[in-house]
Amino acid sequence: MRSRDSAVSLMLEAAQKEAIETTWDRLDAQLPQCGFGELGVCCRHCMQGPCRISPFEDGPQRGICGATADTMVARGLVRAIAAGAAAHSGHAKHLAHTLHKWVKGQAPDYNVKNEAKLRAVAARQGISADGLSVRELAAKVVASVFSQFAEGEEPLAWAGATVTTGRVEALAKLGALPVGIDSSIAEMMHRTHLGVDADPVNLLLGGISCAIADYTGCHIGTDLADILFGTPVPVVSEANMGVLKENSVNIAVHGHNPVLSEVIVRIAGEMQDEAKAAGADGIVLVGICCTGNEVLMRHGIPPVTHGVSQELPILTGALDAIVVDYQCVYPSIVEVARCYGTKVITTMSIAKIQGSTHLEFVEEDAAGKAKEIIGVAIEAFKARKGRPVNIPQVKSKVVAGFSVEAIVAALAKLDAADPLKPVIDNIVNGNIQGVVLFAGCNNVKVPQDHNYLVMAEELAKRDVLLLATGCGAGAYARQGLMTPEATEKYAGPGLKIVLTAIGEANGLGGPLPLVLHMGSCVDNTRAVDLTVAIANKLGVDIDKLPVAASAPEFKTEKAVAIGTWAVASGLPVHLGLVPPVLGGPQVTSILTAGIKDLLGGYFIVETDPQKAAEKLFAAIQERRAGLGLGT
Ligand code: XCC
Repeated sequence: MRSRDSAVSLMLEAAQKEAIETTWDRLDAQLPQCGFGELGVCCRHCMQGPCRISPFEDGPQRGICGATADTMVARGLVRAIAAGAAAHSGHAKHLAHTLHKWVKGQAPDYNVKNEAKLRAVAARQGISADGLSVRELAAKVVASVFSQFAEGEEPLAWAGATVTTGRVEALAKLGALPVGIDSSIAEMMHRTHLGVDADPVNLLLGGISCAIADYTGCHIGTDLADILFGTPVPVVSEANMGVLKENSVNIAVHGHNPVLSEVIVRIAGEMQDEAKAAGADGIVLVGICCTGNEVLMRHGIPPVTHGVSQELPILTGALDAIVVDYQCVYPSIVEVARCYGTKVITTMSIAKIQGSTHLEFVEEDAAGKAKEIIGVAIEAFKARKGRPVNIPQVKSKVVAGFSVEAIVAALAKLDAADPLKPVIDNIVNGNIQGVVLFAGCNNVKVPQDHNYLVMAEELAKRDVLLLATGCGAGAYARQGLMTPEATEKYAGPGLKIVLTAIGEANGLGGPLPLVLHMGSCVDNTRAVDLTVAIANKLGVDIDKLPVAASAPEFKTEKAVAIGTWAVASGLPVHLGLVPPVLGGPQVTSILTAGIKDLLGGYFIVETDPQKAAEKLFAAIQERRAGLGLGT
């Protein structure tokens, strides 16, 4: 089985019939994958290499420079964290530049859509708003953001202001508080260069510090997106390929940063008549990956697919354009698109793909660029009109938009004076046993969505409250688990009582969805905010809470960075694939055990989703017992 998504399965059959190569075919062509690489014991950091360390005693035990297996594994891992941090913080920096351009009057198509969030963020960061206009306050917030990238003398203020004081102290004790995002990434590159840091333990501490830099970038990304585009509120939509319409101009937005897609959403609304003049019923916008999550959360734009299956909506023959920004965009989409007349439009100077159409996006003329892009899609529709399409009639309802602000507002209907109290009370009385955040990607090595589905069902029936972000949220959206119906079907009795009470208090006439969609990958920080609020309310640190995270189908270096900061924040973190660390026994033991004594969080590696759910539930029970709570 390649995917649990029936639309994906149908399109894979079509691919086979038409001899179109997909991600899965390319995995097959790679097999068997390099065993040294899988264990993390190959090193290409200098030109004397590549060096490999034998997992058996009869082969080389050191690289040419003398690096041990643990050193190699640690260096590889922390470089992955640095790459992830660079991606997330690049996304954040981009949003900061957009807001900065708006401050200077150079981005006429943008605005501070959520002044309350701007004020809340400023207050949190200790920025006085006294007597300032919105523009002046935004300027101060932007300056504070930029200060986080450079190398300062103090630990990153945006991290310090958003976690518990206990966390700051625990990280400070380890010397794992970064003083600048860019400087932290650069330092990891320095330390992993030939002949610098060879101590695996010290490297891992550096990796944790860099992961906190990643967290800071993610948090800034979420904060600025909310300020510019609004904080999500619950929204009902649909997910999967059945949302495409034969006689419409179908445009997918793909990547991560909402800077472009937000404007596309608005301009698409204004260009419906042009699409009709071209003989279409209108324009249908859909999302892929985290750009898809961003526009689903804020506008209800339906996600069409995620991650490993991103080539497949093209095979419907109905997709007129894929507009990409950056991250997680497979260059292979250009090859598939060539066969179907789909236009792949790249928009960022740092993310081009040969064979695509590049229309460089600039904030100074955002609406103009969006018009040009949609115009290309309309032309592609005209060329396609009349050709047969093959749209799988598969789609699910999805309720998304659960920002922390939205969750707190929903809870306030139960207790206006103390909105978190109902959650705390129900954790204490056991209706909610704990909380698990599902984050991360799909990975072609796992049947798509399988681990997510098995784990959600197992945990929900044990009364665990489920949150999701990224392509994990995408999996639950496409598979119908972000619906009240899924709550009725899968939630245990206690969880059902709570989700129903909140749903009814909010006039939904039924429960909240089984899995709450908290947004894109940078929005994992929303889950941290919620956890921190609960921890502060209970007066304990995060490492005592019955809260855990899981990345059951993770893929990217960004996911490695997020997993590491989730551990550093004190959470047990499940990984559904074995990361390339097993070649380093000391590193493996620190990540899965030793780190628990230092930070409270630790990695649980378990490839069987059933067992993984059991292990996470056991971790939750251990924490409940620690708090003196019953099961
Ligand atoms: Fe999906 Fe965010 Fe992973 Fe990329 S990294 S595959 S979750 S789109 Ni975030």
